[in-house]
Amino acid sequence: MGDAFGLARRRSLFFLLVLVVLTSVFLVSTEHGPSSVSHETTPPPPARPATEVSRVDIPDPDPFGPRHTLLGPPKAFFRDNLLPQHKYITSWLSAGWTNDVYTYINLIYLGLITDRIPVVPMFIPSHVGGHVPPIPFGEVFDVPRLRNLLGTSVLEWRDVKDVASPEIDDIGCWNIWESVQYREAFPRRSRIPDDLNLDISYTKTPDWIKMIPNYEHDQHVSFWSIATLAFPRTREANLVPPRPSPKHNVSLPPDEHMLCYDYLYYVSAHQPFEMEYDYSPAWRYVGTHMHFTPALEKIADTYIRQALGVPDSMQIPPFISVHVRRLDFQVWCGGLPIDECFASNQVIERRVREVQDELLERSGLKVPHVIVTSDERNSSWWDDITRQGWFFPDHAETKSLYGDWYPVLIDAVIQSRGVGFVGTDRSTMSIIAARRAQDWNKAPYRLVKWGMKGADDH
Ligand SMILES: Nc1nc2c(ncn2[C@@H]2O[C@H](COP(=O)(O)OP(=O)(O)OP(=O)(O)O)[C@@H](O)[C@H]2O)c(=O)[nH]1
Ligand SMILES: *[C@@H]1O[C@H](CO)[C@@H](O)[C@H](O)[C@H]1NC(C)=O
Ligand SMILES: *[C@@H]1O[C@H](CO)[C@@H](O)[C@H](O)[C@H]1NC(C)=O
Repeated sequence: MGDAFGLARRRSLFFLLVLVVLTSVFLVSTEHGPSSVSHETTPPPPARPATEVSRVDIPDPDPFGPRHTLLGPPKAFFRDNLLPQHKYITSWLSAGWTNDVYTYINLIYLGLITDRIPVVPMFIPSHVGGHVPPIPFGEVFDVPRLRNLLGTSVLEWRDVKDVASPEIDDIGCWNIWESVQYREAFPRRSRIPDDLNLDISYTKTPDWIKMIPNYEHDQHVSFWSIATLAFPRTREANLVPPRPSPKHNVSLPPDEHMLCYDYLYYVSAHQPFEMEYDYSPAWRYVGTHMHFTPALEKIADTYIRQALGVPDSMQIPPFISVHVRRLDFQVWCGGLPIDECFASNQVIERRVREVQDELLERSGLKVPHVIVTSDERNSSWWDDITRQGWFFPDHAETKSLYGDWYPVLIDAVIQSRGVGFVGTDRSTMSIIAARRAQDWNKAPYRLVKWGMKGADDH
């Protein structure tokens, strides 16, 4: 490896460079030159497919999409699709749908602060019914739009691994659950690893990740406590013998290429359950950019029109959306009759009127239309809603038309569309609806208190 070799290499590099320059000059002149010499002697190039033309003329609409951040189409084994120059991060689900949305918001935010590409699994039908198949994240949220708004990549598991692949991937993940609670001596359970055919060997996280040390009534960790484990030094210093995987009995340390944690619902920056606080970084940097897909918005449009009796030829008028969470919230009522525990329509109406007043005062907007969504099934309760002069989406045919996921998805979209919003205190579905309506429509909102007679009297 003497100088002579280096010189020869440099010289050949120089000639290569000259060749490249000359070739491109030639190509440019034949492509755009008004009448190039070779025009008549060589046959015209084959017509280029439209996609290639557009690649030259307009910028890539999805510059952070799978085409740029994965090797190719979904593979039988997920590892075969990861690129060495990127790092990835993933996690699983284990709650009701809105809680699960929070969890994915947390996952994506953790990806931002660790410079890793979040790989988001599907939604699982916890409250929708065990027989219902999971629904892809990208069928609910507009992932290309999210990528563009974030200016960075977000992928779905279906982009990475073939959903029909029978192949089982072994992987090492961090087990947060055993460091934050003292009832279950195993990682947080989730069906998602089975759905994705993953065989996981878990490494328990250090105890110091817990936000309130030794406190059994809370299960939170901070974003940065677990983010430290995404970096080599802290990871290395906290490795303990992993728990063997259930299927292949393999023991693996936490994966460095596809970093994974068992459960990210209980993650905050500063204090437990902070998604409802104005400062929540997970909401401000991620949640607010998670818009529903155009297809879902369009379906919701038809339900709103139908509820308000607005024909296709007319614009949907502004309305106030209301979310009344009932049913299993009764477990918090301590035996109180539900009529005393849950807020009555009169109480809800008081908050609706406040929101109407605020809209009128602030923007001179008169908004008489109110659309109510709820998990309540009692038809006489709905009759009362009608008697109140309020409207609601008719979901009689929704499941048979679109599938079991759609009543709750459509209702979430409707809630987000209000120019004002009234929800149920302590319901994550209401809280996220309030945040969406506030960010997307500048909507004033109220969350109605409940739990005893007069709970919302203030
Ligand atoms: N269609 C429909 N379903 C609802 C509505 N409100 C609640 N649900 C159902 O009840 C579930 C409530 O669970 P989450 O989405 O996690 O929200 P939450 O209100 O915080 O409830 P918990 O998780 O039980 O505390 C939803 O996922 C729906 O399945 C509603 O307005 N419309
Ligand atoms: C799992 O592997 C360990 C170590 O290789 C071995 O001692 C153990 O018997 C295995 N367990 C099962 C259930 O195969
Ligand atoms: C349904 O609601 C009505 C009035 O809102 C109430 O009187 C009735 O007891 C409820 N029925 C059931 C089965 O909960």
